[in-house]
Amino acid sequence: MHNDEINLLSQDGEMYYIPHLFNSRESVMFYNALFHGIQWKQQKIKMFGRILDMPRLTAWYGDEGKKYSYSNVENIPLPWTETLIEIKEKVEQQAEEAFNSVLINFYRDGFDSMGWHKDDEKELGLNPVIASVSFGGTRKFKIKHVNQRELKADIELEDGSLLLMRGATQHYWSHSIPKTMAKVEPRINLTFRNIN
Ligand SMILES: O=C(O)CCC(=O)C(=O)O
Ligand SMILES: [Mn+2]
Repeated sequence: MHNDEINLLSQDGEMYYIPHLFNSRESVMFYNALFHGIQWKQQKIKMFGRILDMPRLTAWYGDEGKKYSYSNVENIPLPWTETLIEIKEKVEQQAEEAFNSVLINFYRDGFDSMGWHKDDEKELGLNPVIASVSFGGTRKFKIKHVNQRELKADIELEDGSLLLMRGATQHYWSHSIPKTMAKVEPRINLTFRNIN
């Protein structure tokens, strides 16, 4: 980071929260452009021997030839759109890191969620830098240390924000977006990554 952000993690990785990478005018503009312009997919997941809808819509964009296997499905990225390139450039400037792909999640309401996981797929490399941008409704991002149960936190990911994870974070910390009964606005999240 080129400014003096505070590491939110006490140990075993780095996590930085930048609340207003995009101002509210830019955030509304990007939310609308993505809502209409992204090719959203309803992917399936296999759970307890059943095939279920993933609890959110997803899309995968990136440089040509960067495949990403996820839940035994090989995903071929769609080519970058102008909107995505604009967002990516701003994020790269802030993160001081170049990205070659982005996973995009659309949380339609409080029933949409993402379960506990680490972004530790092989193709992301040893200590990946993950840059996560949020547009739309605020959602709670929960983190917990994989070995020390007392190490946990909730971070409210607000409209226009960037959450940057790097270092050993994906080895020691898992994260999730829980379902909520609270009234929440729809939210679009983009996680920029580097696929080897
Ligand atoms: O929606 C979020 O903030 C989290 C997304 C995430 O963890 C992922 O795409 O791997
Ligand atoms: Mn993740």
